Amino acid sequence: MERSLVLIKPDAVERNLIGSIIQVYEDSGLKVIDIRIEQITEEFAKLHYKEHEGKSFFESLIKYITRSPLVAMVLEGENAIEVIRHVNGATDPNKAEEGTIRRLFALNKSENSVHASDSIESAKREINIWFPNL
Ligand code: FUP
Repeated sequence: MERSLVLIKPDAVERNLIGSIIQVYEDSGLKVIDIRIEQITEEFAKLHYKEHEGKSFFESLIKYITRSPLVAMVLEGENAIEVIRHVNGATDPNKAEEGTIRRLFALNKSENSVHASDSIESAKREINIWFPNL
């Protein structure tokens, strides 16, 4: 069993897509282990996205992720990290496969509706900062 940190990002929460997106994960056999809704601070956003610090899109990414509430959750399942990244689809919704969350719901490469941990190491780090009690 694996766990991953998943975010339903501001663009999706703003458009009332929380339920539709969780449905896709549950239909893929994943279990919601913990969940909350929260508008994060700039400081916390920079901690979450620290691997992207210094990149051209970093400042706009921080502005976007802090602009309104997001849903943070931990999903669990067999091969969860790979399954979730497949279900999410490519970063750019124009390149995402049919039926993926980003193809279905994302607006563009920046406002792309969901985040998921990209490896076992980043899942550990992200779950630890978002859900330290797990
Ligand atoms: P992903 O793993 O698919 O979430 O994408 P990355 O870790 O490469 O990027 C993290 C976030 O940075 C993306 F969700 C959106 C944002 N981003 C941009 O806004 N522009 C880019 O060119 C690349 C990423």
